[in-house]
Amino acid sequence: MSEEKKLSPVDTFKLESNYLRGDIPEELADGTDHFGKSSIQLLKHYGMYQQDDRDNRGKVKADGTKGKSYMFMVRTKLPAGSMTSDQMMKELELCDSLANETLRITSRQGLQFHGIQKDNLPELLQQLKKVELTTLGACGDVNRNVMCCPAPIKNNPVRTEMQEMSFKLAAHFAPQTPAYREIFLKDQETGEKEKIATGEVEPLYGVQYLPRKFKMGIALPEDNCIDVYTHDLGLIAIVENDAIVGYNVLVGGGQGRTPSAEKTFPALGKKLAFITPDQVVDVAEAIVKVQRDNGNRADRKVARLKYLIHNWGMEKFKAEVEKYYGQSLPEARDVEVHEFDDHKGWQDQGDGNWIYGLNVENGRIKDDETMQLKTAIREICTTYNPGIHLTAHQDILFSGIKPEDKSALEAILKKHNVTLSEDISNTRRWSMACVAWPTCGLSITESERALPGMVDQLEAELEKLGLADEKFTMRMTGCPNGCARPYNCDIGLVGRAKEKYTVFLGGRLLGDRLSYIYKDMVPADEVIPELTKVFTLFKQDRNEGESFGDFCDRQGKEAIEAAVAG
Ligand code: SRM
Ligand code: SF4
Repeated sequence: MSEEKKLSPVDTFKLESNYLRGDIPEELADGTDHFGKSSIQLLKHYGMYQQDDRDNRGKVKADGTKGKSYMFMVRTKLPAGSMTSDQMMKELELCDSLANETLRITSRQGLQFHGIQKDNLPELLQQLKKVELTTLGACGDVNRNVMCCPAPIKNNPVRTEMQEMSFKLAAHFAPQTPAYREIFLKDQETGEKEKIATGEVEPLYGVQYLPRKFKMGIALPEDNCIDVYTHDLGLIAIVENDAIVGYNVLVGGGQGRTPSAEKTFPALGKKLAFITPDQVVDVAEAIVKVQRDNGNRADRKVARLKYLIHNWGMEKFKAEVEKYYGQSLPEARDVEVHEFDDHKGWQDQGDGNWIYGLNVENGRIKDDETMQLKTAIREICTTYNPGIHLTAHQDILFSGIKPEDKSALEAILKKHNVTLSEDISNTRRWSMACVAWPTCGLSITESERALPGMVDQLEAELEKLGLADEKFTMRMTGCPNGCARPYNCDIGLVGRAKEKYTVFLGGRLLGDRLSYIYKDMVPADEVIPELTKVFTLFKQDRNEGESFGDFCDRQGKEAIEAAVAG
């Protein structure tokens, strides 16, 4: 068997799992607090990650033993970040009763619980099902949450159509295995089990599912709020006379890299074709099938679509997609993204009502002594029953707010010490961090818990420099996997060792340019002093109107280093 044909252990687990069933039912009932190797991988397809509290590693547990304190992260999949107030209330209730009393809005418009005990997993999923929420396909080697601009602007049919397209794609690419229902959603009283269907269970994914995760997102040229170039499959809506005439299809975007493996790299999606709205689902299916049948199943480090395209070249890839689709596809239009709306603050909904976009620092919804965001969201949901829309910047939009309720909604936030989006600095507004320590098993160092302090420091430095009004994106991750998309923003801070970061510069808010490594292994307490030197240079040498990211790109690493040293 050639190297390429050997299956990775994860692919073997999937292949032998009877559509993701494996040993999960038996292990769920075995009385321990964790699952075995194969089940851990299969469970990801159900939106569940086995984790342990890394703050508690090595400490004595309640039962007197030492070892890992196992717990689970569970992710709800929400296409376009869209949910109802009732669904949010249920998530809030469950985070208190079964999780660690917080919810986490993700960088892909999803919502996560942390700290779930193994025995509580079925109860959690059954409760979510009651409000029509699912975690199936939120993780694993399938199409993940489909991203789309979440703003529900009612007099803008374009946004509505894009959001409907994201729901359609999410439904079309959802895993079909009945094992999720059979294992976790069976009727607890009767103990009845749904039978595994006979015939073709997964017509699209097959027995082995995809070689790796797959991500789709839809954006507008004037609003790239979902970072369209970072997706395996990105769609940019082309609008003429207020109607979508089609989409530019981008393929092969992705962020993850492993510094020790040169074969890995972040990549921006490249133009494949222009397609009309009625072609979207079938062309997407052809692209997914090409990846399914040709993606690397031996080495998961290079199994994403971006590597297949890198190895084949775009011409061969396009020819293969056309073969699967059954006809040739026209060239993509000459359209790029040119704006980014974070939808924060008040926005006219277009039907007489309003949307409020609330900044949620790093997506964490919680109550503590300084701020009671969870309580505030509960009160807003029960008082106004707004539509809820999560953004790709880990924030929340409340829609359908009547004009006469605007100041009362603000009063609820203020009463619970939640800072209004209008009152935060640009630095904080445009920053985000991945979860990292203590739950993420892959984190090398802090991110969500480290970024706020760095933002405090940078805010003070920029104030002194008179640069407080600058608009730039700063994103941090606790390892190079790139979950907060740090490789195409103005400032990327990527965990490299304990309390040490790689500083990336030269990307920008639009997300259409990759950044370069400015400095590696920078100790946490030197990150802001290093950045302050570059901002000082920026103030001195920038062109009129030039953004920080554009300046860093124009100058380049060597010139900045020399100027800063001199
Ligand atoms: Fe991610 C793995 C969290 C968006 C690239 N990501 C993980 C895991 C599950 C760790 C693990 O495998 O054990 C993290 C769980 C942490 C925790 O405790 O909650 C995790 N990723 C997240 C979230 C929650 C970050 C956040 O703070 O918001 C995001 C959940 C999104 C969602 O709702 O689906 C999240 N992850 C992303 C993104 C951004 C995006 O998709 O727009 C990326 C970069 C884009 C991409 O995929 O290339 C991303 N996550 C990764 C990777 C690297 C993949 C690669 O191709 O190299 C891993 C590791 C892996 O897959 O092996 C990873
Ligand atoms: Fe974990 Fe790394 Fe993703 Fe951060 S970037 S959540 S540390 S995998």
